[in-house]
Amino acid sequence: MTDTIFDKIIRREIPADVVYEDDDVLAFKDIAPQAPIHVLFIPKHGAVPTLNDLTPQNAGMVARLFLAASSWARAQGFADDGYRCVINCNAHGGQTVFHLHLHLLAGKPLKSGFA
Ligand code: DGP
Repeated sequence: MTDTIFDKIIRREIPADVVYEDDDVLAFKDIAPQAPIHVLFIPKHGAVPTLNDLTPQNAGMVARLFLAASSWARAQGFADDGYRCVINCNAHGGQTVFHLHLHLLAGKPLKSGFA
C-alpha cells in the first residue's frame, strides 16, 4: 500500500493530537473538525486503502476500529448522548486519505442526512 499522511502520523514523523492508542489502533483529532469532537481511528498495521479492499482475512481491522471508538466514547463520557461513525470510500464517498479510517463525530446533536 502507498505511504500516506496517516502512516507518517503512526511513525510519529508528523505531529497529531493523539487521544487513544492500543496495539492495533491509533486515534487522533481530525485536522479539519466537522463537529466539536471529531476523531479518526486508524489501523496501525496492515491497513488497506479503502473499504473496497477488505477481505474475510483482514476484516477484523474494521471491528477493532469500531471497538476502539465505542470504548473511547464510553471512557470520555459521551457514549450515552451518542455519536456518529463514518467510513468514506473513494471519490463519491469523499475519501481523501487512502488508509482505511473511521471518523467519530460527537459533541452536539448531529443533523440526519448525508449529502
Ligand atoms: P476522508 O475524507 O474520509 O479521507 O478523511 C480524511 C480526514 O483526514 C479529513 O477529515 C482530514 C483529515 N486529515 C488529513 N490530513 C491530516 C493530518 O495531517 N492530520 C490530521 N490530524 N488529520 C488529517
